[in-house]
Amino acid sequence: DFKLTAFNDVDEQVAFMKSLAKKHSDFVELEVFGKSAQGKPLYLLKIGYPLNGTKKSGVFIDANIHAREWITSSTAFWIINELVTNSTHKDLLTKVDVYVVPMLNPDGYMWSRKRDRMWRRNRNHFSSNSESDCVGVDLNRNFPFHWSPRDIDFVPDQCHQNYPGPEPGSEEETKSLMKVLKRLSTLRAYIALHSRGDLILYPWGFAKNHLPPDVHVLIEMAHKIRAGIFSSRGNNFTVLNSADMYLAAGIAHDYAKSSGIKYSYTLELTKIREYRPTEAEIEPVGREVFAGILVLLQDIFLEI
Ligand code: 0X9
Ligand code: ZN
Repeated sequence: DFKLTAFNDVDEQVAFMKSLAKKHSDFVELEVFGKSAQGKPLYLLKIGYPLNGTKKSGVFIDANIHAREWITSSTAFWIINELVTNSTHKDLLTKVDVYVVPMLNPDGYMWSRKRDRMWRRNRNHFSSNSESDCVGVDLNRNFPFHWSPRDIDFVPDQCHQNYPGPEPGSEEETKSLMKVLKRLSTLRAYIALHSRGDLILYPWGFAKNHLPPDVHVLIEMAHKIRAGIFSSRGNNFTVLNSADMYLAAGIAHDYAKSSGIKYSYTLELTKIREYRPTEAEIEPVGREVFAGILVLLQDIFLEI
């Protein structure tokens, strides 16, 4: 059974989302928006009062694009649960729709749960005539915006952890996300949840000393989110240009920003245990990240 304070299997997560959408059908909607390499459905949960209101802004959050980063889907579920069960957020949701994809890489996640804890990529086996036996693509290198420029981090080796795929946007998970981001025309913010580092990263990630024209607004908002996170238990996230963490091309928040979503960030959750926080971390991390997200939602609420 699904437990908010445990790491759950994909089928338990899906059952939880279905029960929420059924129980709160007036303001929670569940949609299959795509599929994984192995054909598993990808789910998008929409939370908003009313569900089909007009003149609303949207905030999009996704998690677990990297298989081993279990704390990110648990955090996405923490956010979902807080928004759905705490009625004090109802006012916010009359102007801001929150879209959450808690599990973007279900194949890789289950591989990490059952077989290889440190698995990162998806589970695309490619065609049988492919030269290599290596499985999977780093989905956070596969997006078609400055995809793998050779001078940055082009990794043609199909066995490398950061293999960007055979071509830009080649993967089902990537394509599905691109399609849904294009379709949702009201999005003002995009948050990719990753671990680890306690970082709030802003674009661009593909080149050093290359910043979006409105970077000051992005940095200002990032500091508000940082303060929100800090208010929970005094944990200090660092606001950083993603390229100053390290260069990476074809990443999701660069794609989101390039497609016109103003506040596009990557949050790197937790500092501890090399991608393997224990279940005891789920609640404190969930609480502090929600506090940060709430500041973002309130700010966007006021902008409308
Ligand atoms: O490398 C990534 O995809 C992200 N870090 S992780 O440890 N979760 O894998 C960071 C992506 C942010 N962008 C850049 N650093 N350029
Ligand atoms: Zn990651």
